[in-house]
Amino acid sequence: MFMRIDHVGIACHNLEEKIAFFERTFDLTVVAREINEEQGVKEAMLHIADGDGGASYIQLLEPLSPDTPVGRFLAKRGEGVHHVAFGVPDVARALEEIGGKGIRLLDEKPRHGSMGSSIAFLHPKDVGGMLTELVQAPDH
Ligand code: CMX
Ligand code: CO
Repeated sequence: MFMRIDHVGIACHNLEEKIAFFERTFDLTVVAREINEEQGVKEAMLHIADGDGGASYIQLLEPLSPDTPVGRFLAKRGEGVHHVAFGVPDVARALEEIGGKGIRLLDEKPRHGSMGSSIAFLHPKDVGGMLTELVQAPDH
């Protein structure tokens, strides 16, 4: 079902500061910046590598307001790893399969993600405490 780790999402208070930190510390490059109103975030994707299953990234996330998933996470836990996203060939199909195993789906159908992708989330309480995202790249 999983082709790669697409990205690790990191919650932060100040996107520009965190981008600068990742650029100077790990020599990474920002390949996309977006505001996703539906997800309540201002975000940047930093490219890590290209593999057989597709590319992988670090996703830096700043909340658009405190009353959003990332805003609530920051208030409760502070900055750090917010979610792990796996690349799948077909998000709708993966949701059907995973939902059939009793895992709570936070999205019943795919939504718009970074760089034209389709995404959906699984409840962290049903995945060992890890907020899990499924990502279908736009060319799939
Ligand atoms: N990782 C692990 N556990 C988490 C979590 C996270 N990121 N966010 C919340 N939780 C836990 C909380 O600690 C809480 O547990 P306890 O009851 O034991 O304290 C429980 O889940 C419920 O959380 P909550 O405080 O009620 O928080 P929310 O109301 O924000 O709901 C969640 C949590 C996961 C349902 C919500 O954040 C969500 O729907 N997320 C999916 C969308 C999203 O995260 N979008 C931003 C990223 C966009 C992108 O990647 O493109
Ligand atoms: Co993400």
